[in-house]
Amino acid sequence: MKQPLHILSALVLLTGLALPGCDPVEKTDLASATVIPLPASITSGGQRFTIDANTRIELGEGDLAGVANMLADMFTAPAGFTPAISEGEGGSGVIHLMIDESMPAEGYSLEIESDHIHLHGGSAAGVFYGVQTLRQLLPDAIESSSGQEASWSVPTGTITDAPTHAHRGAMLDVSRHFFGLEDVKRYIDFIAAYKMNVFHMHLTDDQGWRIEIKSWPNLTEHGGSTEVGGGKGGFFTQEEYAEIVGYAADRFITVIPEIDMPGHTNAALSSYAELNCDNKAPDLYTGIEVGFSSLCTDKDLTYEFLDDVIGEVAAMTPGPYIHIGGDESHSTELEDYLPFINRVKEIVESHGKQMIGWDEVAQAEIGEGSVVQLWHNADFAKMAVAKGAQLIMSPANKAYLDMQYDSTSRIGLHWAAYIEVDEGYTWDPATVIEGLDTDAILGIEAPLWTETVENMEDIEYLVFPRLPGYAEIGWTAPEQRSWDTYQTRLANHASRMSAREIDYYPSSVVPWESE
Ligand code: TNX
Repeated sequence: MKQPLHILSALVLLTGLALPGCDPVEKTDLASATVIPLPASITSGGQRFTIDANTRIELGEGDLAGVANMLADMFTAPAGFTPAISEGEGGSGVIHLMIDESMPAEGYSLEIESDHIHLHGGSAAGVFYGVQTLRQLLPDAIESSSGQEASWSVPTGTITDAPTHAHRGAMLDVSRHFFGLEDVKRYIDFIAAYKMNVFHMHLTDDQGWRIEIKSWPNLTEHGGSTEVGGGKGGFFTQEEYAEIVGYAADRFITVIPEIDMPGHTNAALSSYAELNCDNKAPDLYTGIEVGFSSLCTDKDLTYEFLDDVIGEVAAMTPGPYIHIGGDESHSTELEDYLPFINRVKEIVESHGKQMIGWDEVAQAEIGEGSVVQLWHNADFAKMAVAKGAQLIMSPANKAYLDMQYDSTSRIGLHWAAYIEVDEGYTWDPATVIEGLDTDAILGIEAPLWTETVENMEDIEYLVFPRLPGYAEIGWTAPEQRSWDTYQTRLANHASRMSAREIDYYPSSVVPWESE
């Protein structure tokens, strides 16, 4: 919006606002705020609430210390003050946080008045999501890690909000290329900022075993020692994994660990010769082919091994799920594959967890309590639902973060599709498969496979700006989603992503505002 300065100044005077460095006319209207995912309802108040060193956070009903700390800490680096936290009923100059169990568990209401804020959630998670919304209402400078000049104010009004899907996730493949603790935490921060609640870790594959298993130490010692392209790889100790799980939990994110099997197991087979049918360990693998490896499905030792592995992983995973992969087992006969999956399901359940598998596992004896992740085969998805399983929707041609945007993308694959930012946004999990009983849909997940992804810069290039779109598909009701309004909101997030030093892909389908 280019207008002569004097008109803008006049508007500023009329509305009684003078906020240097930003566009006060637009931003005083809460309804025109560019929140992603789009909240269920927004009404504008027409004034502003300013947060400064005297602003306090007061806590009512519920255990909200963690959320309150995160809200306060949000200001420390960019604003140079940290609001004080105490118990209390709210009042002038106060941001009042409270749990109100009559609200949807993940829902919240954010009432911003000119002298106070009430943020109530159905649970601590709901309040946390309200904090993410508040963060997006603040100037972009809130995303900066260093001191910034800004008016830390937000427009008044009310937002009432709750998600449509229970499962809103993103996956990171740490096997094809290994990413360490700091990268993983940054990825979790991305997920959290857009109110996603699942972090799926693809921990093992042909190219690397990335999670310490104390009873089978060579898995990581040998099997974790390289990656695609022959780099040095790496792995998470159990203590580091616990740190990831805790970091995610603080942000109301459930970690789903995936141990892929019976295919995608070359790293394990290379680490222990006895896991192979011929007792010969293959070399480590650093290419990007799939479908050539298989655990030996008729050896008892295989199931002892899996009981140990799944037992250790289950013990350090507080979430309800263990993902057992099950995809692309091209080197396992179907007659071996099916009983294998049936047995693994029992092992997972014997350790108190529910099994998730990629869509191929629908052919086995799965049912109530199991979850199937659609990636390529609609018939398998329907089969899963007919058997009573629930579905996570990750159609490769819409939701795969490793797909290139177009033929010029510097990294990524395109076997499923090129996925431009609009293509990634304009689909609905409920209608992606015709004739599906949509009650069975748990939600959506966007996987990032990392054959071509070597570092954080690469991650950011593929994840942004597509991830916010997947978050909105998971959160916002389909009738409220439209590319027309979304593209403008996304364009508005450019400076926010920049303030966060996110190296996003400047897609030509997004109407970025030129300087
Ligand atoms: C297919 S999707 C795979 C992965 C690859 C991915 C690359 C799925 C369940 N299996 O092993 O990394 O394609 O896009």
